[in-house]
Amino acid sequence: MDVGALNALGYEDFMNIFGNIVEKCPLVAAAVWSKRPFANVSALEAAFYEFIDALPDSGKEGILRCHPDLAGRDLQCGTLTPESREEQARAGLDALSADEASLIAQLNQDYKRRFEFPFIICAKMNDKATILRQLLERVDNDRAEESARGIEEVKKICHLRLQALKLHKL
Ligand code: 2AL
Repeated sequence: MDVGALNALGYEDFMNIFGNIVEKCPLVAAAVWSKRPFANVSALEAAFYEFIDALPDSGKEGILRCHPDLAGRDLQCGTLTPESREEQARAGLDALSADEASLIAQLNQDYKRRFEFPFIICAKMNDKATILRQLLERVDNDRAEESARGIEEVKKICHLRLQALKLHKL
């Protein structure tokens, strides 16, 4: 797809391709569509980040809450989105021992109790050891710090999802 084809995409086709760039938040892609034309794929990516950055804190936390837990119920029940399933598998979270799974479940629960949103990390840039370490460390941060960190991680996830679409030649 060249940049002309990207900019010519109708709303429905655009949503079929980009609707889950932000996990379970199709509203972001729906808003970004209004920002056509894009000079290149970097401008498209920037439009996603600009929309996210302009949200109030409650909106940013809403985006965090739309993400599934790592190694959580959705992974066990097979109800992850295809993108999230691939990311969690890449980090080895689909092959945890029973002890590892219950430790992550406990840490995720502690984190959510403290911050009222889930722990978010770009799984493809980590493995189970770094994820566990970050879960243990980040729970001691304050809420504003963790909200900002979670959004940074969401952007890394978006970046890799866009890259996976192989649009980078645009
Ligand atoms: C996720 C997810 O679904 N994909 C990813 O990289 N991280 N979720 C999470 N809670 O961090």
